[in-house]
Amino acid sequence: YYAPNRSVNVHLFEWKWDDIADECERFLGPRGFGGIQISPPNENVVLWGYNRPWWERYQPMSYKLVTRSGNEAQFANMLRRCNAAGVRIYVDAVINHMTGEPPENVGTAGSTAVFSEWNYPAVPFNRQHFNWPHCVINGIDYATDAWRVRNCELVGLKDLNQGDEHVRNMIVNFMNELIDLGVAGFRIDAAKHMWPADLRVIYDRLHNLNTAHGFPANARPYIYQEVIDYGGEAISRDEYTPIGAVTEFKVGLELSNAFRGNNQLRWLSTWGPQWGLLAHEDSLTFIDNHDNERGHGGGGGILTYKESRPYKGAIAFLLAHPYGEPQIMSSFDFWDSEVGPPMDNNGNIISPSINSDGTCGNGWICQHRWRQIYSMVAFRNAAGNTGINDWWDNGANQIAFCRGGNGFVAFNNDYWDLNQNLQTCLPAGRYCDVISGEKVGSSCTGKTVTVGSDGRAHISVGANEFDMMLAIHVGPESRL
Ligand code: ARE
Ligand code: CA
Repeated sequence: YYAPNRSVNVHLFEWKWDDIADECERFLGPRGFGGIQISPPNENVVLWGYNRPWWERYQPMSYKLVTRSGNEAQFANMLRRCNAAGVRIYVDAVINHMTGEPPENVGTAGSTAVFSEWNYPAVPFNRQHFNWPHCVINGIDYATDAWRVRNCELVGLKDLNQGDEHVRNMIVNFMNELIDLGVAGFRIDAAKHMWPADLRVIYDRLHNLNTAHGFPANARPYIYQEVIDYGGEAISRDEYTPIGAVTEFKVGLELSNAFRGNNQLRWLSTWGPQWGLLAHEDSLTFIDNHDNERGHGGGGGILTYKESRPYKGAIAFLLAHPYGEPQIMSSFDFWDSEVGPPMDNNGNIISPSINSDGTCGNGWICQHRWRQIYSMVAFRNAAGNTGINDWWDNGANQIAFCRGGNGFVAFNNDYWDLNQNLQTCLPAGRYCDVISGEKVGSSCTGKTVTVGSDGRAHISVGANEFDMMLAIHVGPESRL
């Protein structure tokens, strides 16, 4: 349920609701972004002992809408403003578990719990609402024991029993409150750790999306389930596709591999299910997420903002190719894997500042404001529902393809220049390469590509250029 001509989701990791509302109006809306994945909006335990790590938000104390990102009024205001700007909000829903047994016991809304008694009075939950007998998942269980992965604790987090009617009601009430406030869907955190049959019951009880926020009548929430499945697991991603979309972790792995130069780009001519990926309509695709960009969640080997050239290449391919429902990461800068977002001495998150060139400051990376990335969002919107045609490659790491007659993209990951006369499939005319520059008035600050009446053009991407790709399309951002 993206608004028309929008197609890309961005994870604004640890952003505050007020800042997201501003970003919808001043950037994401005008730039054609489709949606935002937000950090968990419900109360979490406050962990001063770890200097407020980002991961405290994955330890729920209650379903009250009060976190470091803001309170319920701010949350509701964000939804009004973002939906009005044409940008949808997707909530990271942590419903598999509550907290572990942290040394501290106050939540972001001031709630307390008795961890050793499985007692969370602010929900309320008590012992009878969790899975018994008590057990903790071991690494080996992922390969061998589906029951333990679902009924034991993930890293010691108190494991809710989604088969219990009261638990279902509390979760459904929480999610329905969010839907009524205007959200468009959910990322289901740790979906692998819950039984698909229980999740189906929960999803079936969710309200339709709120028509007052611009959704059509009878629209169901879009659900994408976090199931890490690189193969060799006791639990398959395929168990979850009948009830929703699934995060396709192989996408980031394979594209990181290719754009690092460890696999030739020409093989990407068959990108999609032939690579062992989920069916298109089931697949939520991304390069990095908040876990694997910092080595959590079995991460490692994934391109991140820290290797910006190949990272931008991989994201450009992700967005240029029609396969899957893409999401990009928008990070804060980090130097160790536990550190939380930029904050003051009281633990308040410091807002991103916006530099004169449109990039972010105050410790925020804001990949979504990198020209090479937001330009490819516009490319994807212009490409619409066209397929791939006129694939070209040099037998190695230079590739190019068209999206119908709407867009053309070329990549050069070889150590020598790409200089070719190629079919662009675009109407004759002059186009601004939206990677090396952008259109300002009627001129282009980057390369200009002249397409002849036969659709062909001279394409050049030098091996030593700042970026490894070139993109032109029929949208107003590129057409001169
Ligand atoms: C923190 C501490 C722990 C402590 C725990 C309880 O780090 O040391 O024991 O608190 O006190 C995030 C962090 C965790 C953090 C947790 C709670 O990453 O470090 O624990 O928040 O604060 C598996 C799951 C997958 C999960 C990853 C991390 O299957 O669902 O592990 N990802 C989601 C989120 C995370 C979040 C949680 C779940 C919990 O995206 O950000 O954790 O809400 C193989 C398997 C995978 C497995 C992976 C790693 O690849 O196939 O399924 O992922 O190994 O074990
Ligand atoms: Ca579980």
